[in-house]
Amino acid sequence: MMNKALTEIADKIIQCQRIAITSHLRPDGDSICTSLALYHMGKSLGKHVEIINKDNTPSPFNLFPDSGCITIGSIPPDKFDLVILLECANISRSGQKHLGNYFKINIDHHHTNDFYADINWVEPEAPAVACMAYDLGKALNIIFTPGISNHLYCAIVSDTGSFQFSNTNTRAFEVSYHLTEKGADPLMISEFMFHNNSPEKIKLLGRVLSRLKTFYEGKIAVITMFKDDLIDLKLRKEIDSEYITTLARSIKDTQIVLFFKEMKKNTFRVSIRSRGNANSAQVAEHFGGGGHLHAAGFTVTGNYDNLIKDVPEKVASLLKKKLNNG
Ligand SMILES: [Mn+2]
Repeated sequence: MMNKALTEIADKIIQCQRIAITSHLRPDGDSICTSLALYHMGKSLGKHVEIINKDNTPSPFNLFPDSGCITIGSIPPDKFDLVILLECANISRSGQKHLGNYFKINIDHHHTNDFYADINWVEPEAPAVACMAYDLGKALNIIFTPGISNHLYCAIVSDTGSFQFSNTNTRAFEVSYHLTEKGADPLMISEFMFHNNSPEKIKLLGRVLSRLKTFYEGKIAVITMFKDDLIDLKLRKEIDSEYITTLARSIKDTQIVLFFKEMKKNTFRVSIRSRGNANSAQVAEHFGGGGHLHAAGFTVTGNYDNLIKDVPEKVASLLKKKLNNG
């Protein structure tokens, strides 16, 4: 059975000719690949479609042959009939400033969403927004080309962490099953996603992990990246370093990773990743930051040698009970 919002969205897309697609600031694999899939779906219906994001496309998705279809910048105030926002809890999350007069469609799979658009379709149980786009494609009677199928499959792999995160459910496999039937190529996508690193990224990994310290019987792992690491390796400071965190978090018994990133002398942005009961948001809030249960961040200032001792000790005392209960 098709839900009401989905039917309304399909009808609206059919009626409109000029469609803009945008997603959130610092877009991720799910929002980028789903945007590209929707772009090709719209094109196959004869629509004028543009993807316009405020922030750059991150690696490796910027290596997609059609990542050039993505414009970085602002959606002008009067160029389109319809704007589709992917994974934006509210309009400001898109970074777009001129959406006031537009008919807006909000498609999201996160719990927190302000239902700000003319049509809101929010499904927290969807493993990726790509799975919702798949349903939309079916509602629009789209022919799922290998290109569209690969984009959607790539989005699912990205958002479920290769079918390892807690959002990996039956639907993730079900949609992936159908996408591979339509020509998505899992081997090609995994080569693309995971075997596309530059030597510099791997050298960075070595540097950062060589500074690993563990606290509280290994339940807390701390790693550090200095500005000079990026300068020496000629890497951009916006580099996505999640792959380093993932390795630190893979240490047996580690429940929380504190990743210190030097912003300027004596100022560090600390990103927190945790699992189980260890509450990242609680830690971040203590230090004046914020975030989610398993991903959060905050900024600290001070002498590095002191911070690297004091912050983990404070985290241990904050989470003592939770860390002991696994
Ligand atoms: Mn997503």
